Amino acid sequence: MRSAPLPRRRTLLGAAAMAATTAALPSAAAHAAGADRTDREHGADATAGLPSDAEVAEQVRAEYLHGWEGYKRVAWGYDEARPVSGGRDDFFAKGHTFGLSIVEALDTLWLMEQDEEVRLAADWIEEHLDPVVDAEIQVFEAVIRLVGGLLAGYLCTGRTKLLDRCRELADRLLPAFTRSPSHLPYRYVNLRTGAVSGSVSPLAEVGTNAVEFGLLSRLTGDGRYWSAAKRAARAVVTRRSSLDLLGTELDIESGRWTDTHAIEPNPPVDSFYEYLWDGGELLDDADLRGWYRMLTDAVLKYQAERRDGALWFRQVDFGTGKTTGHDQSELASFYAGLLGKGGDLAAGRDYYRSWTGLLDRYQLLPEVVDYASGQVRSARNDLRPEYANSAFDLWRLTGADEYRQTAYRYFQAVRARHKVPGGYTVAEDVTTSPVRLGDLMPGYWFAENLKYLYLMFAAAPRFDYRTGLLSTEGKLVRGAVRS
Ligand code: DMJ
Repeated sequence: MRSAPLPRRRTLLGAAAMAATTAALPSAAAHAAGADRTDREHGADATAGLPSDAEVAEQVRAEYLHGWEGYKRVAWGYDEARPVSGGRDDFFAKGHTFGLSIVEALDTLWLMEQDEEVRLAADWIEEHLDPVVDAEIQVFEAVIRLVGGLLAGYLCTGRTKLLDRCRELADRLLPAFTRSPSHLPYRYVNLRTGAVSGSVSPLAEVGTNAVEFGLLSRLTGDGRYWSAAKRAARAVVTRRSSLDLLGTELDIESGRWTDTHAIEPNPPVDSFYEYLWDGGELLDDADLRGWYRMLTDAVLKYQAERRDGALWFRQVDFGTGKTTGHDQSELASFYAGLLGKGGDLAAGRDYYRSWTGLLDRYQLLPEVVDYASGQVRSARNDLRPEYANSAFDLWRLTGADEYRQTAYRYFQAVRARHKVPGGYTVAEDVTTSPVRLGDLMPGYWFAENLKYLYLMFAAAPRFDYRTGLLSTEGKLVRGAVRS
């Protein structure tokens, strides 16, 4: 995955990325006490009660539009904005744009009832998004962001050209699957020539496609996408260890694991599990559901670990179950919601509290911690959405106010620290005061964080709260209510 380095050793990050913070992590219960001195320094009062739902929804929408206007000002038509310098970033390939932030924003703008912006975004996509560029594209990112974004855009607006464009793009991605002797997709494909490359691929990248490809097959009646995705998932599951654990990376050509590290729910394996559950749910597929259950039982049995009342997931050797590390990436915090959705609600709620404890300690989640030593291994914060994603999932499952309270605190902290005149930006180090900021507004910022928050407070008339389903990239793949 793009921003999560691949673990070639037993840790997730190299020594250069490690920060010096080593104090023990707070217990799960400690978060309630959170002194939040730094919060007050930054003007965010984390202990205050919530404003009314309508007020919070309006605050969230205003911040979303602040970022969106910032993007439009300096990077319209380009993938991502650099909100501090006023520059822009090509996400997929240097010199080529897919208007990534526009595709990422489309369904969020629609849910927020910003219809003029929706029209602008959909027009741009129809006129400019070129799915046939002569460049090597990362298949995983193209599927979850572009294919997913176009599908959601189509479901929300009913504009059939979005579905046509989606299909053209998916056709260009298919060689990554069909040219593979193992059915596990290659990492990269040249959209013009169909040449494939990247013969070693992490688990999340080979197996995060069932939702988008399954839905595309349903909408078009063309089964090729779904069968490619299902074959890839099956190819992984048949390679599980005798403990029902999975490794981290696979050789696409030989079909063999290149390592024996079970690192769930960390990247780069995270969303593989998510798509077994989401895919099973969306496509009503008993195999995906069964695989999810079997593999999750093994994760809970061999990797779950309680320390000072907090639940974490250790890294183990997939053949022996022997512990190999205690890193926990911020991206893994999505797993709290997934556990809840998959039927392990008590574990999901506990894991969420572990992350809330960490949030209360640092106000913003660092990218990687070692929960055993208390060391912050990467102090970055890439404006990631996973904690808010779990708050949303667990709130929908339980209705408990804990999730809206903590999600609002998260929102206040992000607004107080990551907001700049040009939008929102990543942070290089969240352990310094003030936080040291970077210069990038990632595409997923428009797809995820504020969408989850908005839906928790807005009683959004365009979202079916009973059946609604969001993909790993926060795309609305079921439950768009069109009048
Ligand atoms: C997003 O692109 C998706 O949520 C993906 O599944 C992994 N994480 C990034 C953002 O952190």
